[in-house]
Formats: sequence, C-alpha cells, structure tokens
Amino acid sequence: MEVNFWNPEVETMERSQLEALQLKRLQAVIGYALKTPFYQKRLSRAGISRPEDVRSLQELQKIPFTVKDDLRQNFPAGLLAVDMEEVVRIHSSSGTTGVPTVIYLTAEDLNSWTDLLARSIITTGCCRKDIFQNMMSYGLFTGGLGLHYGAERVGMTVIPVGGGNTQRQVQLMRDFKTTVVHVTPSYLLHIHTRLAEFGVKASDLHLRRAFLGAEPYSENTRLKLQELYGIDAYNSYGLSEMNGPSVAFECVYKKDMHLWEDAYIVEIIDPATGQILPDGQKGEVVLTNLVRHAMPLMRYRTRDLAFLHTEPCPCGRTHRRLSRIQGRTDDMLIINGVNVFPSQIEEVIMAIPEVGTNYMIHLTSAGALDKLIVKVEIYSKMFTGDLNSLDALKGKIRDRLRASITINPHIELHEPGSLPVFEGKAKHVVDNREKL
Ligand code: DLL
Repeated sequence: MEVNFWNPEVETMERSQLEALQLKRLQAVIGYALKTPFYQKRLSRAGISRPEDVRSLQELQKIPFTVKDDLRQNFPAGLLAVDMEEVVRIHSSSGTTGVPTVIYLTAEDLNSWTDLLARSIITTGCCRKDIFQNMMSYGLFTGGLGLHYGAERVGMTVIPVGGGNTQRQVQLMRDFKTTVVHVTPSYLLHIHTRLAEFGVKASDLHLRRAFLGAEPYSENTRLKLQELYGIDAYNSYGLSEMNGPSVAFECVYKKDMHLWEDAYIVEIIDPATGQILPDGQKGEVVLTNLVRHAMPLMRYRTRDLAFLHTEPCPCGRTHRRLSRIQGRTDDMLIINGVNVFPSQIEEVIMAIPEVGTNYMIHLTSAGALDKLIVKVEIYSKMFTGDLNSLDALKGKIRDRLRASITINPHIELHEPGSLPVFEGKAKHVVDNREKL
C-alpha cells in the first residue's frame, strides 16, 4: 500500500523526540495560559507560576482538568490569552449538550490547524489531483472551514458547497467528478437513498474516498457506506474546543485514528475517579492543545469514550492511535436499569443486510417501566406484501438486539427515506420518558 507523508519528520518521530517536542510546546502554552485570569489562578494553586515550573510531561498531571462548564462560566473572553486584535477567527461549538462556547485563533493558530488538516488529508492517500466536495456546514461549525483550508493547502480542487440540498450535492458530484467527500456518515447514508430519484447510480459517480466524522457511528456503518458507494471511508475525530477536526485521522490502513501527538497531549481517564488509565483501556479522552496560543486549553475533558492503541502501525507513523469513539459519558441511556449506549444499537442493526440507511431510537414510559422502540428503515425490495417475511425480519432484529443489550426492544420497520433526515449531526435518540 502506498504511504504518503505531509511532514515525515514529525509524523515518524521517535517517541523520546516526540515527547521532548510536546514538553517544549506545553511550556509555551503554559506561558500563554498564565496570561488568562482563569489559568493563572489554577496554575498558581498547582505551584506553577512560570513555564519552567513544568519540567516533565508527568507534571502536567498537577494541573486540574478543564471542563465545558469552565468555558461557559468564562464566556466570552475569560480564557483569551492574547489581545483581541491578534485574533483572526472565532469558532463556536455546536452546543450539542447546552449553551455554545467560543474558541479564538490567531493567524499562527490557524496556520497550525490548517497544516494538521493537510497532513490528515495526505495521510488518507489523497493528493492535489483530487476533487474535494465539502458537505460539512460552513460557518461557526469547524467542519466546513477547517477542512476547506486544509484541502486548499494540499492543492485539491475544493467545492465548498456546505451541508444540505441533496439534489445539488449529487449534481455537483456528477458535474465535477468529485473524488472525495467530507460529510457526516448519516448524511452520506441519506444521499444514497435519494440517488435513484435523480436517476443516478452510485457507480455513475467518481467517488473514491470519504472523510467521515462529527458524530458517533459504528464500524458497520463505515462498512455499509464503503460497499454502497464502492469507496474507502476514513474516520476523522475532533471537537471545537481542540480547533475542530484535526485531532485524529485514519491512515490508509484504517486501523483507527492517528492522534497527532505533536499538537495534542492525550490522556485516557476513568470518568468516575479521574485516574489515568493505561493504554488499551477504555475511558474518557482528555486533551491538551499544544499549538493554539489565543486560547490555551489544558487537560480538557471531552466526555468522549475511547482507548489508545500503542502497537506500531504499518504506515510507519509513530503517533498513537485512538479507537473509534465508543460513546460519550453523557449519552449513555439507562433503560429499565440497564446501561445502553446508542452506538451499541447502531452496531447491531447496521450489520443486518436488509436494514437500510437510517434508524431512530425512541424511549417512552409504559407504566413504571421504560419502553425502547427501535425504528429502522429497510430496503424497498423487502416490501413485497409478504407479511411473514417482514415479521421474521422484525424478529431477527429484535433477537440480535436483545442478545447485545439484554433489553427486549419493540421494532418498527419503515420505508426508505421516511425517518427524519439530518444534514449535519444526526440525532438518533428521542427520549420521551416521563421524568419522575
Ligand atoms: O464535530 C468537529 C468535527 C467536524 C470532527 C468534522 C470531525 C469532522 P463539535 O461540533 O464540537 O466538533 O463536536 C465534537 O462530536 O466531542 C464527539 O462527541 C463527536 N465526534 C466528532 N468526531 C467524531 C467521530 C466537531 N469521528 C463532538 N466519531 C466530539 C464519533 C465524533 N464522534
């Protein structure tokens, strides 16, 4: 397999050198953090009043975690470490779980972020010959502008269409022979259900790759998309607080995502106790941004659950790999006392060949108990008028889910395109349970 690098020296750096670079960058970030009232107070309590007070990476652990609420309480500028006139860009988190927060970038920060994205793009095997259609929304959301500049830096031809308007997306893919799309997995699934309506087959398109991220999805969804479009789909992880996409990206081997450790320090902690967990163990991802000076964030608790791989990757990059995000500390559902992550449900249903490209999870109350209803779209060829085969399919989905989550769900089968469509991040869970 051909392996290309953007910055080979950094991407294949030996661990000891990489850690030395991290420490140097951490000290610089601490210098900026000390300019904010928020971190000045926190760092001085931890005995840090100058960058040199942190002499090793282990000493990072003296610094308390930063959480989303800290950003909210210090809104709008309590974490700003430079003069406002140094700031060239503002982004904002999507507010998935509440009030939005703001992120500031200087020209240099923007340059570092763009470079990480160019690196990520090259890592997937793309090159300047590619035609890149960016279906992520432009604006305060980091998915649109972030990849836009990364792709331009690589020299790809960028189609900055943004999210939504499926007919136009398909038309553009045909007109310009798009080879790469950047899109949420749920929207790419949806586009497939609409192709026939526009008289297009997936094989008429010139797509070769997709960058998928911004929302949780299962390995089976990736496999489904790869098969439906005949493409290679790469997982991309990031969050606004860490600039956006660019934190971790898969290489051509697709064995989970290289987390760019020259730009981010990653720790995996036990979300209940805050203890650091050994590599390989699943826990909450905690990140420190090493290449943003306008707004330093140290030991930021992402609420995302994942683990780190340490075994070498055949591509030769030395940066450790982050597993697929397995859920969030705040998206776990407790259904009749059983803990269930929506991702577990998706993993099971997307492995069933008759299941189409969309699903919804509804929760309601049935007396004192919770009722789980899983609505799945199935391919139209299944609607033959033979009720027995539909019943058998329902039974199959129910049994497989019960075996995985130990709860007996109620299954509804729906026609393709009939469940709600999300052009940005999908919201697959509707919780209408009566709160006692
Ligand atoms: O979603 C940044 C992004 C844009 C990443 C485009 C990748 C591609 P936020 O809106 O702040 O930023 O949402 C961040 O989305 O904490 C995860 O819970 C979730 N998320 C992002 N990428 C993935 C992924 C962008 N590949 C939040 N798998 C994160 C699972 C993801 N969840």
